[in-house]
Amino acid sequence: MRLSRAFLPVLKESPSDAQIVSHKLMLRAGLVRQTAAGIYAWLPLGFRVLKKIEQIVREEQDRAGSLEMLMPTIQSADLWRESGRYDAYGPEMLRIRDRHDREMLFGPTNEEMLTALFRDDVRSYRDLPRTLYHIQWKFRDEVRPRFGVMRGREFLMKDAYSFDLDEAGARQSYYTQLLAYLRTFQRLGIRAVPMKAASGPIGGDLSHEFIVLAPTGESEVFYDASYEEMDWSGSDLQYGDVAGLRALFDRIGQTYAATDETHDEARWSEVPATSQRTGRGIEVGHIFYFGTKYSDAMGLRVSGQDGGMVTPHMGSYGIGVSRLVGAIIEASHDEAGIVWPDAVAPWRVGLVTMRADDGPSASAADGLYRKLHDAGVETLYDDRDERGGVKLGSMDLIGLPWQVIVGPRGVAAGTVELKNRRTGECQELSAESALERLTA
Ligand code: 5CA
Repeated sequence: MRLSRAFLPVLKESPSDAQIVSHKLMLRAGLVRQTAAGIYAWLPLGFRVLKKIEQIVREEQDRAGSLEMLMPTIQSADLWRESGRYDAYGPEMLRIRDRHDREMLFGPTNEEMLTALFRDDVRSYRDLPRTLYHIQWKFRDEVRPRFGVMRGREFLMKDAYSFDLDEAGARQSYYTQLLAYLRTFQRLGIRAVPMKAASGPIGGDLSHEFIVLAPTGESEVFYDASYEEMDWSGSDLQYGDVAGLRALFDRIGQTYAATDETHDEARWSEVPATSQRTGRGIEVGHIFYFGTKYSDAMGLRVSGQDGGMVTPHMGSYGIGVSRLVGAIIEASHDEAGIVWPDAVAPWRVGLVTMRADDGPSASAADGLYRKLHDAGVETLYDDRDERGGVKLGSMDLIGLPWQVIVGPRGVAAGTVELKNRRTGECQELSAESALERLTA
């Protein structure tokens, strides 16, 4: 993408209405614009990041055996009356009437809808277990939308729902999602620690929040440093491995991690002092097992193996996809701007001509841009006729993993500059070597 043809409005000043660094940087680097309180338009750069996150979430769900589908944003109030949540949900639900005066709502989540879909088409134990998911916009009329996309009113969520014949099966589905979440967050380039949630909707030990560590997080967190060494992506634990998944769940249960809501001083004191880590965190995912709460209320029953009827056990599993954009920035930035983890960077390389008005520099940069493009390296090319310093400042702000800087002096000497955004390390090398490094 040539910056001269892009829609990438970069702001010099920090917007005064933004309180936290990710919100400031998202506005300054042109990722989003607010269109109404807690509602955001995703500009091209922000949209690319959102899509990359979504794709990683999707791949890890698919790998765990979840089935993707798409449910609508607008739902009927009657559906929610069946579960009893229509009145219980309160003012957070955006209620709408259509032209026939029918009561509708903008979905804050989809337990009811999927339970009804399942009820209408699933008859037998042979069709279970199943986990289905979608990635869809939600609306919650939060009292205090704040921190940009972090607590929005309209936000993008991945929500998965599992159906099993009994609690033992539902536990397997829960452990499966637990592993899928650990792998998802690791691939996104962030450390998200699973913490037992205050209490699931039906109590028990099966509700976890996934917390990204960042100083501006809403909750205080306490965790064992051994989470910092755990490698979920590299582990060869298979999704069908019943004992292995149970062992994973037990290991997480035994390794201390809690938010201020569930913190237990007695257990904390057993963690060796050198391993105690405290800080603040942002909730990027939440998983629940809730038994037969919805299947009971909504009459979802299937024929069991022995001929009797069975009420399926369910769980639901959310990831805040749009919130993750903010959370990743909170966890990965410096004074100059955003520092994108490779996996979610909107482009891999930022190519800059220091002097677009200098013929040899411009043609060297053009040539390199073509080669990067042909090699399939996602490149943002700042070909504008602007001061070099301003362009470098914008590139640092936007935070692409690599910068290639082309200037008249280098071109005369046959070199370009290759800069690593995270380490700041700069290297002068030939354009060919830079290309080799970036395509390796
Ligand atoms: N039905 C369940 C699981 S699918 C559910 O809705 N869980 S939730 O309420 O915890 O939401 C799931 C995730 O969505 C949260 O972990 C959070 O990352 C994200 N989320 C929730 N509210 C907001 C909001 N107002 N703005 C941005 N993200 C949000």
